[in-house]
Amino acid sequence: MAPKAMIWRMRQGASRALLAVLLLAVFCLLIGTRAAAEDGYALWLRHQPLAESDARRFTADISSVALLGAASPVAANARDELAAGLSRLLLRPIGVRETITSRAIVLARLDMLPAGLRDRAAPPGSSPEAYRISQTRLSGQPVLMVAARGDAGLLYGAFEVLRRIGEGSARQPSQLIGSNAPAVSLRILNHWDNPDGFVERGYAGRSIFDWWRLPGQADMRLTDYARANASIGINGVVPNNVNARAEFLTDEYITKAARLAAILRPWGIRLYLSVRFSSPMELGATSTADPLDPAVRAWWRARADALYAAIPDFGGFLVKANSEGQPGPQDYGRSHADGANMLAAAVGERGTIFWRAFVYSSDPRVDRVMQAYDEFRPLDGQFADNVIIQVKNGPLDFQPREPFSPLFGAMRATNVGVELQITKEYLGFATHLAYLGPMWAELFAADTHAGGDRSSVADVIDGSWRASGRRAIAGVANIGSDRTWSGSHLDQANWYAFGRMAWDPRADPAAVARSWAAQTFSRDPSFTGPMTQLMMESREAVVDYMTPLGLAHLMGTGHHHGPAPWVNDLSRPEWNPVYYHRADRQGIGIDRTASGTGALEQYHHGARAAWSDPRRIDQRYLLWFHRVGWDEVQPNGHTLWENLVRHYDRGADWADAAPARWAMLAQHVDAPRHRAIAEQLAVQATEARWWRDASIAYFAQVSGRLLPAGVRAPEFDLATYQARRFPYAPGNP
Ligand code: BDP
Repeated sequence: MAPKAMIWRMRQGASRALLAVLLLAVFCLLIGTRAAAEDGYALWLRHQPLAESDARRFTADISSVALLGAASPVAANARDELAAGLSRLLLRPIGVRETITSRAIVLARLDMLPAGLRDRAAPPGSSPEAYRISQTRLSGQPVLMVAARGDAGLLYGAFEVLRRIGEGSARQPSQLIGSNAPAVSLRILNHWDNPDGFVERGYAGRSIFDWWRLPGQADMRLTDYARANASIGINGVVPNNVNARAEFLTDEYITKAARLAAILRPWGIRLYLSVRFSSPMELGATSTADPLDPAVRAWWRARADALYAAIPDFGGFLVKANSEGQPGPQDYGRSHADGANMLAAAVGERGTIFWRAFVYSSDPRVDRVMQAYDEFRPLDGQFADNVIIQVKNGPLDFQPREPFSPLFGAMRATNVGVELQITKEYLGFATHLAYLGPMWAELFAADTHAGGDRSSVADVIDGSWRASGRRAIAGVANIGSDRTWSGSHLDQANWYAFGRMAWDPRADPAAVARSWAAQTFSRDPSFTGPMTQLMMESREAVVDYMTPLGLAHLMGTGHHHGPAPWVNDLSRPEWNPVYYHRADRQGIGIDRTASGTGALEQYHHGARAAWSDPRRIDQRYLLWFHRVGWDEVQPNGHTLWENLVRHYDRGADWADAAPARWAMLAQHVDAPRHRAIAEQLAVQATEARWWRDASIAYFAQVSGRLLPAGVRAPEFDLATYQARRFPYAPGNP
């Protein structure tokens, strides 16, 4: 070809390509994809377009979205999300049609389907949230159908379609076929947000709930929040702190709450409230808060009625009572059951009472980790049917690692739900990468040995162990006004994993991590592989550099930032880190066997058998249950002291190496987010080293042991670490 003609052709080709790019850009703008939006706000709902060849495999079978029957607000959201999400993923407009055309995706409630089709289309079980995706014919047309008993099922089905395409696990329509049902019916976020906007243990800015402006003004962000929750199956929200204020039960706040509930409702989410047990007294209605007092009971009943008048689908109350200074029934010589049942009667069948089991007294003679069991186990069978005892995962307090709480599998005639902490109060705030999926999987898989062939914590929570009753998983939210929602890009993964694992406690945390990473950053396997691995290792690394071998609660006083294993001067014994390690010249750890505090006796026989012998116990729980001499040789041939130092080193080394591993992934991530995460990981490396150095310096001094040969000495002397102060650490009430 003559050079001129070639140049002309190239120009023509180039301008055609330019035109195509421009058209695509205009299209993307029209459907709302903005390259600039890579600041984390879009979460895992970016719907990053597929490669054209991959998109074509779907567009051959998917041309529009249709909803069968009336468009309730929830069903309309399902339809619109699906259409908008598919349009982005598949790079072409997928419109909403009123009628069923060939190659439509149809959202159909079972009662809208012809009788002959209903059985085949039905998801298993009876949940209105379950759905089945199938290929079938409707009105004579071949369609892909999402069918469910309730509108919520359509919403979750729609989000599954988007997720499966978005994460790359469904590469053609037939791979979407299957059914799904939640294992746990109540999947609830607990926000520890105060009415003035402060978030207790929040590391993501201020509260997203602006009670001052409600009900008149509500930020659009609340809709984005509700939508994100719906996309991962969360169906309940408690917007206010468990350390609750009485004002939430005034008419003024009920009106505010009603506006919030109205924003959440179209996304299948019910609103609950944390309540303060002494509210009737504090609001001047009664002279006591005694749960057996008729005036008190009548007051709660009337407040519940007012709530249901304003919020017909109100979920119920969450209560922290007789815990850390909060008022409760014991103030009147009544039991937790008396208190919970009074509230249960007030809401009746309309709602659920979540009564927290996080209680401990200041009696130094009783091991703190035993107190919840001691108080609640004797009350088994006394709670009303609509009460759920909400138990933290471990018997202490959201530590990097704890054994499961002995209350799981101990309450045979009471509903028991689990409370997880998504916000990482004890795992490095929003600064450290600590993906919590593996921690929760470890909890759910743990065998309570409560009898029967299915007695893992997951079985206890989802009703496989004891069939009757209400089921719940609650998570203390890590959400705030920060642009990333969670205080860091990486902490979004924990919100995501909470939703996915509350829906299915048996979900594989690695698959959940991969799914999140693919949707949040890139579905390229050369990214998701190494990223998933980094995430999966992260929590164990945090355990290693903070609290290895079963240690716990060695964090700085009050704010819980950084190491402070030396603190021993706080007024209550169990507030001091020394209470939790008991290190001296001879050894470290707490004997919790029958010859010690007896905490191990609270577990069923199988667990006791596994944990009672310090030579045979899983090393990860060693110092939780046993006191071990520094020089005792462990099964791996090293002394306890050597092993402890090795763990600290391992954790700090992991954090040191993480930034380079992240740097390798730069090509897959937009520059602003890549840089933000690089900075975060660099801070984590510094803080991990601080944890390691300060802890080793302290334990070396207490034990009088020298550092094992070849081990690097701490950077500073112990006094330097002890002198550090953090008066402005976030989240500390
Ligand atoms: C502790 C937190 C405290 C909470 C408490 C709770 O430090 O802020 O109020 O848990 O769960 O871990 O009630």
